[in-house]
Amino acid sequence: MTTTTININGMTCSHCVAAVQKALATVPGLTIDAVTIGSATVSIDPATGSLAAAEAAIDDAGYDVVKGRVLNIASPGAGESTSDA
Ligand SMILES: [Cu+2]
Repeated sequence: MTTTTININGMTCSHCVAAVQKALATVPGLTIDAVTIGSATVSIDPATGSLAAAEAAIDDAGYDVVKGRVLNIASPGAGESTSDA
């Protein structure tokens, strides 16, 4: 199992959270850990599921998957973060 947080644009309310949850529930090989406004955390069984399938389901539900690994770690000092965008 690989736990991944997918960042999502276009989610604005609890309805969006429910819609993303519903979309992800249809994806095989995937366990939903948490869905919040702006992100979904899922555990993927590499044998039966894939991140691409999860992202496709979110996309099909009408939301925008933010590609790339976005780490929401706030560094108090700031300024010297490496950008690998
Ligand atoms: Cu909404």
